[in-house]
Amino acid sequence: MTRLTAVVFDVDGTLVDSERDGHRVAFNAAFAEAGLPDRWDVTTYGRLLAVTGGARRLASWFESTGRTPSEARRLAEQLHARKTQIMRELIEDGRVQARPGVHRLIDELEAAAIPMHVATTGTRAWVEPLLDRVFGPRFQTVVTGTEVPELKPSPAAYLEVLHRTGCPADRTVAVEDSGNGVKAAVGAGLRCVAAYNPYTRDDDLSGATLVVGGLDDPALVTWFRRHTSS
Ligand code: XBP
Ligand code: MG
Repeated sequence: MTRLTAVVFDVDGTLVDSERDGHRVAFNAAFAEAGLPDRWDVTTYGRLLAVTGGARRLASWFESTGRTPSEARRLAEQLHARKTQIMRELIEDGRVQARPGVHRLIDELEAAAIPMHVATTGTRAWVEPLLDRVFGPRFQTVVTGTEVPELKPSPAAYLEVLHRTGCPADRTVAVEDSGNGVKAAVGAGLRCVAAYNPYTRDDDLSGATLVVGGLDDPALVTWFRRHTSS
């Protein structure tokens, strides 16, 4: 591969450790506030991550716990709106942090003048404040699940980034953490570097060019240096 033209980052589980102590906590607080008995423990939430998108995850949960499809949809919509507000509060409180190694990687990419973008299935209302707070203005194009409702593993968010930026797919690399994310990136024609986390370590990441256990893994650091040097 020749020198990279751009790097596109996933957010949840990749740039930040957001699922277990961020989204999960926000979903549970929304359940409690609404007077619902539902709660997602750490293990249950890991299983539910197979369904991307918080609103879809809620709807699928409510159906699986005996609500009718229309009641499940209604509850999901109501709960997801409140969960999004609570997630914003957790972000303001500094409860969602970058994964180890992320700051160094983006510093190196910036120093090498490689444009960085974001493709996430998360909701813009919390994605924007999170990126501002934790990273500052590093990402040029940010595509979220709010504008692209066809969620990963659909390649739609990555295709939208390519469309908006004009980056050639074969010189653009995605950084992902999950099986659904790798499928989305590869489906859009990008290469993908996968850095799994405790929730995704057993996912099928076989479509990735490189699989590592963290963004601070020396193999990942070396891979990016090799593909960004002129
Ligand atoms: C992340 C998601 C998101 C978050 C919750 O997947 O599926 O839905 O879990 O955020 P990926 P919202 O990392 O593959 O983008 O509640 O805003 O959907
Ligand atoms: Mg992810």
